[in-house]
Amino acid sequence: MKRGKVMLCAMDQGLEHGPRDFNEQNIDPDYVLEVASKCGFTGMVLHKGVALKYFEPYAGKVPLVLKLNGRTNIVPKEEIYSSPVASVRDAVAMGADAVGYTLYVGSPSEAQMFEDFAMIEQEARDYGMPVIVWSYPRGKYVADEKSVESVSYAARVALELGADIVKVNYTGSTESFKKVVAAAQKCRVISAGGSKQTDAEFLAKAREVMAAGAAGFAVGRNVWQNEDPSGLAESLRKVIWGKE
Ligand code: FBP
Repeated sequence: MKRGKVMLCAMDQGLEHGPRDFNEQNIDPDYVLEVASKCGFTGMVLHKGVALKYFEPYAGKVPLVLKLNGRTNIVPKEEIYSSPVASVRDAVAMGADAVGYTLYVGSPSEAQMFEDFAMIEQEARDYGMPVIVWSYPRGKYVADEKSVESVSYAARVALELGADIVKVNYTGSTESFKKVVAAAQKCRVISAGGSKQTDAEFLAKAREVMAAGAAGFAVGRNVWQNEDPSGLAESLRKVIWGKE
């Protein structure tokens, strides 16, 4: 967090989506960490294994956000559940500045995920570690993952369960996203980057998100799949901190 704004670089897709998101260059975590550490990101989101093997040379250059649960997308969306894969103690031992946790709001496993998260959140409080929740309405009971009603509900759930920052999918307009920001109140809202768009499309979305009162972005593919990741990151930085 810098002056109340957030720009996270996400590279948890290797677990969440599989290696299909990567090319020969960005499959290497060092490539993405170089970008994140040189381009003003306020955090690098990693799962434990990549953090353990790659993060040390970047400590002090970019803050670490350790993702504490995960899943593959081989399991059908209807049954989706993200299991704990690391602990707050791991995050502390690795020098992380925050922890990340995904909740699938409205999924058949919602009760289990809330229970898992409650333990993580309690432990994070004990260590004074900020908690960032990826809050997605998803699973067989969710009719529309991106409707303003379901995204607002997911944002509110993050506030109710103790998150400091909630990451949600963009709802498609500044007006609708304002409702999401309002639902989350003191829990700061950041938007997902989403699949790769043109720079113009992505930056237009970024301006809409910020105009709604959001605190920033957690972006992965739009940066490290870009031919000029530093250029796109610099443009996004200007949108978030308002110096275009
Ligand atoms: P992207 O900018 O690449 O979308 O990454 C943001 C992110 O939240 C990642 O942290 C996560 O792996 C992914 O999106 C989850 O996406 P999905 O909606 O496909 O589960």
